Amino acid sequence: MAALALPLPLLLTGLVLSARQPLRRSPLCDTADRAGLHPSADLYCMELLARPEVPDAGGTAELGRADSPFDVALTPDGSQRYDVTLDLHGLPAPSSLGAFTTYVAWAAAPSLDPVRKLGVVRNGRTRVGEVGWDKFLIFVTAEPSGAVTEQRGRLVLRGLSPSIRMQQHGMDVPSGEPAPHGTHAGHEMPGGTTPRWVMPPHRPQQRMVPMPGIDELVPAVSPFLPMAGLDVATLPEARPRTVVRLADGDTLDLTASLVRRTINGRQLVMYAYNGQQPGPLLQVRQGSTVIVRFHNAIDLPSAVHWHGVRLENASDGAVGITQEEVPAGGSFTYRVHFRDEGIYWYHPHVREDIQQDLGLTGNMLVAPQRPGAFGPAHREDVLMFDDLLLGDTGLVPFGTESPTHTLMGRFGNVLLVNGGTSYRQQVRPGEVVRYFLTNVSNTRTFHVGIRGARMKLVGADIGRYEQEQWVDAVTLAPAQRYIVDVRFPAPGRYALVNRVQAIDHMIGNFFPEVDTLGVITATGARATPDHGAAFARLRINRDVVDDIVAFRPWFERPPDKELLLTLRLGDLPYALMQMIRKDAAYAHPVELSGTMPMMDWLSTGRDATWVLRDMATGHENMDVHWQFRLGEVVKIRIANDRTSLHPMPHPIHLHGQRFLVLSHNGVPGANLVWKDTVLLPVGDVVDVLVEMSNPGKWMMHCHIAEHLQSGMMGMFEVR
Ligand SMILES: [Cu+2]
Repeated sequence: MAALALPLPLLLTGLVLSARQPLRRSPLCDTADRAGLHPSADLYCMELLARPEVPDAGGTAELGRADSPFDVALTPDGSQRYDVTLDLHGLPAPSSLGAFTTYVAWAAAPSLDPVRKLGVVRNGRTRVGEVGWDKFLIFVTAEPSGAVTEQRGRLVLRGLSPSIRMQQHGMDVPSGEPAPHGTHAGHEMPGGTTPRWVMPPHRPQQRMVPMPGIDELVPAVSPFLPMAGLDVATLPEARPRTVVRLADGDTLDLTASLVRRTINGRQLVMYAYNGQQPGPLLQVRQGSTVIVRFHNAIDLPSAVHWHGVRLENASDGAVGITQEEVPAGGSFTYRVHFRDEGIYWYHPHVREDIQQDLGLTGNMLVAPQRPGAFGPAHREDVLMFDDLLLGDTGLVPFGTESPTHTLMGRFGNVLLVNGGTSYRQQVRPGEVVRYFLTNVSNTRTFHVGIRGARMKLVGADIGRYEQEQWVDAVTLAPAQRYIVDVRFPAPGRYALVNRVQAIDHMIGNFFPEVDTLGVITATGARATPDHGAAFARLRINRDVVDDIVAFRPWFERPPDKELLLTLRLGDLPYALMQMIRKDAAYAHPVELSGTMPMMDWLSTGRDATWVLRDMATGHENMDVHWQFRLGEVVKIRIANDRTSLHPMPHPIHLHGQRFLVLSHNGVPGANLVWKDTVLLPVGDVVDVLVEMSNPGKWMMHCHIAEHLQSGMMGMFEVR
């Protein structure tokens, strides 16, 4: 009876609409009646609008997750890849529009050149394949034949990629009129031996744009540099990493201390473990336990966390949960048990935005117990990727009371491999090298390839994949590790490169950024024995497949826990807030470079709180305190809120356990591997399956150091 009360036109509209509904629901575009966490339709769904001649036609283009073993699917040069499905309705018979027999979909750059045919489409859902451009249009035309190679027919539908909404910043603050500053203006510069703020330098690649209201600001915290006022000449120069082989039961003394580094002509005071940058590479066998006596000789309280290692809870180094901080001059003894094979790393879990960035990082390489776990290689090499933010006179200071760079995280402007700016390696032609890669940067996601050499993905955070696969490059978020086998086929120079598309927010556009991180030279006699044939084969790791099979019954279960990653903004400088508002029109899934050094610098932990929210209870950050039983298998759904004012990708890390990344945006992972850190692009939803295999109180948090320091952590207990 209630329906009859509705006005007739509305009822009719409703009827027409429901008659037009596609039969199958679109996972990315259907926003109505969706309960729980879901991917952002705003970022992963394009609306296709009809020409006036076809008023009943319409549809959407779903920007689905493209197949990739990494958390974000990128082209070799760093553009976002999408697996596109068109969902169309109301298209009339093509012949009703002229001498046409079919509809064809196309993708085009914003300038309409180039144009690429996607394929024949009709009413309903059609998967049309991949688009790997950062900004693009999708359109549908009526054509005389499905075999056409160029668009000649009649335009029917058209849509713009969400990235086209990116806006030019321009300036809202009228010149001559002072912007309201809040607490940020006129921050007092301490004198004497305390450090002064050094502005992050402008990037030479970009246009210099005056930023009224921004240019004279400094972060609303006091600047910190280690041992300010100390004569740098009195410090020992940091030494390169050494390899320390430890047998079961061995003891290592590990001391964090001050060192001198010379990078790009600037003398810097930094930190190091045992005087080395990176810290000593610990080589151990799976199943062994070593004792590490940590001594803190730096000027801040510290502790050591053994990232990814499923060790005893008391040795996890999680300050405030498993131990008190180790004061300057203090010591702490860790028992580190290596249950799993693979590549791991250690770093402080106190003000990692400062300590990790200044050099307190080291790797642990755990050799598998299982013989023949890896394919044959001539050598192994451990590469640690990092970046450092240098101003004209030295390090850009850190925040004393809380971190700077709270929104974006602290992107550096000098990229480092194993602590240095010029990684060099000499190999023989035909040599196969197994690389163990770790990203220890505060916020930068690396996209690393070796030009001219084939790269085979073998493993990730905790051991090997179910099967090996070829990759063009490796996408590593902070704290993630990957293992690749690389063969250098012929004599020559091979560049190790980071290739990304950076975003110029001033003009609202993408631009390519290529950094040569190092050079590998293949020279001399050919490598023997020749591993060419074995390298060409992709192995299936039966032991890993069998291990994971036992968890498959849980894959389709509804999530046990749901987490939302979001942001609360406080009192930011007015001009900064204006820029953030403009950026809010579009957020790229993963921003791969820091292109706004001044803006990024200004936000501190005082004006922004990053939030990890339990959807069932509404509890946030350290109020989240989940309880699990030992042996329980738990499915956690995590969504990265696109609707916050400044969304960012977040690498989420769970301490002490291992998990499988079951899906991104509902698309199941095709090749699984055990992990401890998963990157959530903006607007993304992932399902992870955690094996609660290790008792104790554990942290879960974002591994962007500045996000962690501004709230983004919770905890769980396994009993
Ligand atoms: Cu984060």
